[in-house]
Amino acid sequence: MDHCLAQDNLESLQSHILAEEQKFPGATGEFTWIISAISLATKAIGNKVRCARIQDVIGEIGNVNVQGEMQQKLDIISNEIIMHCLGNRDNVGVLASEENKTPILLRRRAEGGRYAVLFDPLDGSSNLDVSVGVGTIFSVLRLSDDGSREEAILQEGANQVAAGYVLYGSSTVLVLTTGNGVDMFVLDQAIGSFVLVARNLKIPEGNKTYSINEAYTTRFSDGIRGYLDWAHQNGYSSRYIGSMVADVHRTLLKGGAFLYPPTTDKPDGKLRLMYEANPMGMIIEQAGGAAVAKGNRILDIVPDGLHQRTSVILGSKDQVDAILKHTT
Ligand code: P6P
Repeated sequence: MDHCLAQDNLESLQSHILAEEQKFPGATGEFTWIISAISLATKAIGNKVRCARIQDVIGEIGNVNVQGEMQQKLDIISNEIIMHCLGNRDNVGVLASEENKTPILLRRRAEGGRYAVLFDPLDGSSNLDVSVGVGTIFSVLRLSDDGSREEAILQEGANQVAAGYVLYGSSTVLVLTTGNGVDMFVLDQAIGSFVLVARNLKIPEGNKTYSINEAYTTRFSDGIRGYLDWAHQNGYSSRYIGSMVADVHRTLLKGGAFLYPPTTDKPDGKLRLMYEANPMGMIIEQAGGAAVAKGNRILDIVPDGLHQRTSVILGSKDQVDAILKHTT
């Protein structure tokens, strides 16, 4: 089987992270350990996603999760895969998942648990039965002390040491930032590795595209409605998949803006701060864009709960500014 790559400068996720680490003399290599666990877990999840209908793991299990949403069979399977892969890493102290009410304390800091990994194991999973792209979103925080597991991870998004997502779409794409730009990898199934396909991604400006669920227009603020009216009169196009990872990935690569604003029935928005808005916000900012909630920088929000929700407006700076002109 020919593998997908023609390039002769094959660089894997592993070698890329190790090369990045060389730039930091104090680096201990423990970071690679976490990213390799995420790589392994998301390869396994991607395989499950692609075989879901064959293996009859499509659909709901009949439970409602801590978010009040019907759990999909693959939500549970994906969660268990990530918990297993990351739980084996001896420098991971706390794991926090959209699917678990409370964080899981694996090791105290004094026992080597220096990092917390927060994740949405399979965002957009309600789209699985129609084969729409879904994804895993992850955020890595350093644990400062041996406080309680929840307090230890309730840090602003600006503290993240890494963030990323894996999109299980027409290809399996991993997008990662460790605070020095955004790199993109594609899973080459033939060699079983994420291979580097783009370094230091920058979000394009000038793309007059917005991504929002316009079915909620009557529930938006006057400002958001005013922006939409303005956009309709100024040649904008609309793209909305309804799967955050897919919508954000398109926004990252093509530009434009993704919005999940407050509505009358969800005044704090729908998306979760700690493991959706913060990691996506870090990626977009590292790519030169902006990510705001009610006019404030998302990464500056001081969290008061693991599962707290936030509104999200993110994208290229010019497009976010065009929205803020109508909403602040
Ligand atoms: P709506 C998927 O359920 C999700 O959490 C995100 O992936 C997505 O951006 C959003 O909800 C879609 O929500 O209300 O437009 O269906």
